[in-house]
Amino acid sequence: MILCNSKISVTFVRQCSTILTSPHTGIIQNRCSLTTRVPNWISSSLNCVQPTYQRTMNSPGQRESRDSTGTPSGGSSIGSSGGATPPFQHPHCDRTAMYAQPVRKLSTKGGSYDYDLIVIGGGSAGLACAKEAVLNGARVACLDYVKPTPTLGTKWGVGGTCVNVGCIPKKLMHQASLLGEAVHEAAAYGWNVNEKIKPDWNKLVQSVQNHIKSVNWVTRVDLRDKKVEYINGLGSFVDSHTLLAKLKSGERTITAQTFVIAVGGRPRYPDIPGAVEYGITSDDLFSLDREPGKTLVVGAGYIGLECAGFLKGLGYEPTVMVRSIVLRGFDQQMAELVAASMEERGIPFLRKSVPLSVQKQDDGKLLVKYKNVETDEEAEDVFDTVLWAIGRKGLVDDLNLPNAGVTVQKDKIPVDSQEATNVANIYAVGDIIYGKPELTPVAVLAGRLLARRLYGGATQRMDYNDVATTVFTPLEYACVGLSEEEAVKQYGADEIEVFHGYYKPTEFFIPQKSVRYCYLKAVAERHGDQRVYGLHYIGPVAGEVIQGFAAALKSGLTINTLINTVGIHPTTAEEFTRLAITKRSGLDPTPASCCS
Ligand code: FAD
Ligand code: NA7
Repeated sequence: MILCNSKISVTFVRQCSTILTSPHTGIIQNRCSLTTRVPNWISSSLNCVQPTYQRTMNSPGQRESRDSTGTPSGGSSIGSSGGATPPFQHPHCDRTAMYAQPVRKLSTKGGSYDYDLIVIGGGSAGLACAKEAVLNGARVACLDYVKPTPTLGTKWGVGGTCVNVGCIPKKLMHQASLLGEAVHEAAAYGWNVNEKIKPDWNKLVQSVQNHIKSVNWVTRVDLRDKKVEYINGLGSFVDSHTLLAKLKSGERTITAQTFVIAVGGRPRYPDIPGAVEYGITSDDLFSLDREPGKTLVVGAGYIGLECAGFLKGLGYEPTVMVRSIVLRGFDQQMAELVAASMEERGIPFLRKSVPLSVQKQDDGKLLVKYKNVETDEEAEDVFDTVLWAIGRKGLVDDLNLPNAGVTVQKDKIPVDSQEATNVANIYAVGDIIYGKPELTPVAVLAGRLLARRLYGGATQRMDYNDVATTVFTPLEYACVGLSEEEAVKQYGADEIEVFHGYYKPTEFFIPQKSVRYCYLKAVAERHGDQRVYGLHYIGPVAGEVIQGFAAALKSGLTINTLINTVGIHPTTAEEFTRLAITKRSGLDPTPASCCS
């Protein structure tokens, strides 16, 4: 049986918990001795299937979802149930917004529309919302359409930014770069390593793209399996209940009771000569068919720093152009430590600079003219690649929103605490909404909760506070909660205590890796219970370290609990349990010993 042509479903994939895979033949075999030949690029994705949700009736009209581990999840709020008992009220979380307002009237299923729900955008938010709506009994169509990039014409399959040109390829390239570092360290640990190791960019791109294609394929199967009608078309509103879908084969007009706009965003290009003709963005980088070489990364946000970081680790020569500050929106002490750790690794930062033009030279290289924004002094340099990482624009233009009457704010859509737009039957989730974190887990949870409220009788709203995140720079930075400056702004400097420390990861000693920027801090209430408002960590596997602490912080973590938690030794996460020095004390936060 050929998997691509079969009716094999994700259910089958899940049943293959005892799958035996052969990397050479691509033959998979499950417990019932069903033998299936799959493309090799698919077999890699079969092990990472999301938990399934099965509906069980709780009481008449009240549905409860259970995930595959049996944990109730539908209708429950974060840390409590059904919205009836609000969870711990963190002092800086506006949880009243989550529970105080009445839940908007539910959509009526059926009616004279083609669908109960049309979701526009098949990315993290849209897919989560569409699948959850179907699980709760709605008839759902999900549109997804990707316009090719202007410079190289790059396009991709269903799944949105995260899977195709965001988190996933980024993390894989970051991992490739860390592996290069690890191979060099291995020599110090006694491995006989060829000193001249070097990455093969084309092979890396191929491996990354194969993985992405496998995820695209599983996504299509999953949608078919869950009975979401997937329409590969560009949606634009005719009116508030009617959508025109532009397909490869023509046009189709479809109607729905309810719409969810989940169209996400795309990278911006600066308005300077040569930007679009010669510059690329993260939309092109992960499938670039040539080595990036000497690369100018314009923009010092999350994406710019991450791309510069893995390019350096892979042996190329990135330079970061910074217009004002590094990592706007993040704790600035941590941001500057991240930048300093990158500079220490040989990544130059062109501070206070903006590009003026990009010209292609006869030798194919790119001449970039730029200026210092403070002195107006102009300079130029030649690069192989120019990567724009100057932020992302919400994809509102194609939607014809005026036809539906939906309000737009700075190319994003403002919504209320229930993700409702100003038009009664139209909602928005994910990156397209105004003023919320642009992160996949935020998009997924918000999409899922919206569907449960619309069709499952649930009341839980998305809590956009205390969302943990990681910047995957060579030395990673992860945080949750408030930055130090935000805590000071909200509570005043006299009411804040900052516990901090440098630390030395055990595994850094043998290869003599720099520990100069391994640093962490807890921003807390100064008096009383000393509730923790924010945790910040720079070091290895930062996301893995902060994820668990994020749950603790959401549950009302205090400094007392933190320092009375027994650490796991020797780890870097245990450093949070060893925080004893406050900034206010002026004591040296450099560790004297590791084990006592
Ligand atoms: P998207 O995933 O962008 O999906 C929207 C979909 O709708 C797209 O496929 C789009 O083409 C389609 N569409 C647009 N207009 C229409 C239309 N009119 N009709 C039909 N379809 C349409 N987040 C993290 O949490 N962790 C990370 O490490 C991380 N790294 C990132 C790295 C990079 C380089 C980038 C760019 C982003 C990263 N993000 C990360 C952010 C994350 O990718 C987004 O927050 C997430 O993908 C948003 O999901 P979404 O569903 O809102 O939008
Ligand atoms: P960000 O976080 O908005 O960062 C954009 C960066 O680009 C930031 O440093 C900006 O400097 C800089 N910028 C913006 N416009 C220009 C121009 N015209 N010239 C030079 N530099 C400029 O965007 P990212 O793309 O890194 O990330 C977006 C989201 O995607 C992020 O939240 C992730 O979750 C995923 P500024 O600070 O404005 O001076």
